[in-house]
Amino acid sequence: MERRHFLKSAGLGVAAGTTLLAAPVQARETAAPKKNAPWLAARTEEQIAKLERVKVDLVAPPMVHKHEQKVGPEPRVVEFRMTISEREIEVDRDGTTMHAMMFDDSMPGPTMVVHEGDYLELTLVNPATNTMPHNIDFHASTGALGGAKLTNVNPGEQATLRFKADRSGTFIYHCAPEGSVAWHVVQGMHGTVMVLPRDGLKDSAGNPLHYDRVYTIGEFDLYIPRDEKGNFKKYGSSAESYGDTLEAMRGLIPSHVVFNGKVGALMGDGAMKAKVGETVLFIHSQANRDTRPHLIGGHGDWVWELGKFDDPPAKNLETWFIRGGSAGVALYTFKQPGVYAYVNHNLIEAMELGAAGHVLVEGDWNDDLMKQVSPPGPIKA
Ligand SMILES: [Cu+2]
Repeated sequence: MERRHFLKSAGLGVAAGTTLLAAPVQARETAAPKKNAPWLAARTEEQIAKLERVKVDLVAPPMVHKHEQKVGPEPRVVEFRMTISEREIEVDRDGTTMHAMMFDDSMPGPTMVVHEGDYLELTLVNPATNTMPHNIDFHASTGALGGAKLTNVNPGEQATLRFKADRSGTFIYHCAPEGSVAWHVVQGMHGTVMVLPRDGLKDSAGNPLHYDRVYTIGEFDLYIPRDEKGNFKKYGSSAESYGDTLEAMRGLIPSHVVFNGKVGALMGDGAMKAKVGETVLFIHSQANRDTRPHLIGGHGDWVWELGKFDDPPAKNLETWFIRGGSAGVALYTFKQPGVYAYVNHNLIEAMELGAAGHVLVEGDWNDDLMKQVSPPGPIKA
């Protein structure tokens, strides 16, 4: 009832229901509970209380907290804590500002890693210094609008939510306060949960895959209002910016498209790093709008563009696709040194609006893979 009411108030109710009913019935693999997966068994509160508890300190993106890739079959309760901040940030090199809302003071919020069957337990803190109520909707969870119904916190309050991470993959989380969901999301409130299979990642033939480093990239489409002269407007507060921002959002044309909160955030001192021979996992989340990541000079060796590890990964991709409202993953083993660009390959969004970062790779050049046979020079007869 509650969900129906919610959808109806968002103007989505009838269309969504009709589509579901009209879906053709076809023979296919079901998403039924997995066999031979005791970690997914239903547990009573007493049984959950006996599970091992692990407390994890989150780290700021693009880094991801330390974690194991493979673990034993016994699930754990993994505790996280995030604090919400509201503050003005610079979003480009010209000093354009926005009143951001953030989980743990970063865009995206920190990435949380657990394993399939674990219970994720988050304490969400909304300090009294903030002005707005917030909450969290986990796409990895089941029920209560993703947890949003159970985590509404006013300034000065906190709440703790536990959910069973019973599907592997990368899933976004985001704030979703009734009446202003889109605004809180585009102002910065999204991040990723990665639920790893307990026996690690596998390629499409079932062989184990391992990564040496992981980076998390959150892409944000921003809608900064302009004045009559076309200059970006500056506001004294979040509330003051709301009306104009909503109008800009309704135009569906972002003023900026940025990785990790600002044009150039993943360049220079903020660039990602790797070495030749290292395998890097790139997590890419976009809570609101589609994007198409590409590594210039590289590939996606193994890509879960839908982000769900029960699916076999695609291989050798040039460009992959992250649907607005999801997170996907690409694995790449670097073979050449140099500066790589990691971009949204709508190149206008990358080069003009900001959706680009760098990966600095050390190591020896491989002439077999590429060689400059003769450098640029005058045309010869
Ligand atoms: Cu919020």
